[in-house]
Amino acid sequence: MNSAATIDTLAQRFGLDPLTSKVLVVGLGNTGLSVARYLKKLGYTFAVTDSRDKPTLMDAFFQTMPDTPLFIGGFDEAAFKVATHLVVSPGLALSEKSIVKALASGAKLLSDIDLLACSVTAPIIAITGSNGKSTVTTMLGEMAKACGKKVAVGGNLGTPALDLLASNVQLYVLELSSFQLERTFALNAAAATVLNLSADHLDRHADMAGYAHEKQTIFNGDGVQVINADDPAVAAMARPDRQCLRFSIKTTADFYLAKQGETEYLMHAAQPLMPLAKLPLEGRHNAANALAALALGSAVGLDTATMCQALQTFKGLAHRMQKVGQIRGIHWVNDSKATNIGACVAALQGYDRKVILLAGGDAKGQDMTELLPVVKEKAKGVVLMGKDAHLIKQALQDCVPIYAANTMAQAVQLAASVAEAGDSVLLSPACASLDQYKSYQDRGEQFAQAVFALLP
Ligand code: UMA
Ligand code: ADP
Repeated sequence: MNSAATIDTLAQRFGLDPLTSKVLVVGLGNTGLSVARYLKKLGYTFAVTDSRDKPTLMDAFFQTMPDTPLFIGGFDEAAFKVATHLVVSPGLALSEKSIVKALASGAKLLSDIDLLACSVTAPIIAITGSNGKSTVTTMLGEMAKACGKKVAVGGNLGTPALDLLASNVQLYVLELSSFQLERTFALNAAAATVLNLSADHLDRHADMAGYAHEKQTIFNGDGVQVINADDPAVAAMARPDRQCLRFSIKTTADFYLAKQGETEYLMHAAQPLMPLAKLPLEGRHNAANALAALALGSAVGLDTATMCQALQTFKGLAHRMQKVGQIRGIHWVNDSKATNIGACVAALQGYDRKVILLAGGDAKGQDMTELLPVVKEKAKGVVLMGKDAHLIKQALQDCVPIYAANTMAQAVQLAASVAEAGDSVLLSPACASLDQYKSYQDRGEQFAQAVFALLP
């Protein structure tokens, strides 16, 4: 879409006018910087604010737009007062006082995803869910590339949506978080999915119903709905007037698993597509991810056989069920990205009682008793660490031996002393990492280092 057409669309959709509107970009992280660059390019009047004294991207901001007003070190009331539109970064809660006040006074809320949606003619595929978003987004990006498409992949995954914008892009594949969705109104994805729904981010969303509500807005518009038939909360999101493709690892659906003879296949409408064993990823949940990606790709016309070829060479992402190594017959697996219970449960489900689970961190308000049945059934022992270790200990009611560790090195040593040849030690914390680590990546790397330190 050219600039004039985009400006026209934004005027119709959000009343955004290059001459009279005053946009306030709230938050100067990756999203805020990408929004600022975009608004500058299109000639809108805008300012940026960040409550920190020195946002990390301040230098990059000043280099590219030295004349744009920047308010830092607290939210500037005057800047909010004159704003006609707010573009709020996903890391900022909409309950922030200054934001609430500005919206109540008539300012309009929109997101970087809205700006992208109003700027493109190429189809957008949008992916959300509590778990598997990054895996499915990356998988689908690889599939589209294999099909010869010029594809742009990003969103919550890393590259902010507006930094993907380019005239030669034929397909946008976006991972979207509930925070991004709760401030997005103009997305009309050609195909969209909610992969699954389990408790997460309940420190930011009022309750599960609120979280589920934000997630289902990904289906707003008239595109194809890709629905997980195995998850009742997601299945209930199917809208009667819409084309819907269902995927399942439990029952027959549009994309599903079925046995023919001794071989289990990924299936589409009674057609075997490829043997499940050729998918090079651990865990049944990754079969669900592959089926979801196939459904999304087929919704926008990607060739099924080529998508399956891409699946067979997909290596998976770091810190998601990543094999670290085998030492004295013990398998060490890094699933540090399991920052919620749903991911930890999915990981454990792939094991028998030969797994020692390393868990704990910031529980983000989740009900840890949900871990009890699967730990009881699948784990041989649990090593707990981090801020909310006591909550998990309480929830697990000593159903298996529980050990306490203060550091990752200690946790790994404890696990090594309990594990026997043939066992697996799985770091799948069911919690966020920020109480003890810089990020989930940092946590996973420290785990791997501690494992390597066991080598003779
Ligand atoms: N800020 C304030 N005051 C505050 C809090 C934040 O001014 O009280 C400022 C921060 O200083 C920051 C800015 O707000 O500079 C924006 O914060 P942000 O966290 O939204 O930062 P971004 O760099 O724009 O990153 C966001 C996503 N972050 C979050 O949703 C928390 C990134 O997802 C995403 O990759 C990026 O946009 C591009 O789309 C990260 C994430 O952790 C990976 N997402 C969560 C998750 O996956 O669980 C949802
Ligand atoms: P997200 O981007 O939603 O956080 P990732 O692909 O990064 O998803 O995976 C996050 C965690 O969830 C990892 O621990 C991974 O093993 C697990 N996971 C991946 N796919 C699924 C799924 N379909 N169901 C449950 N857990 C999953």
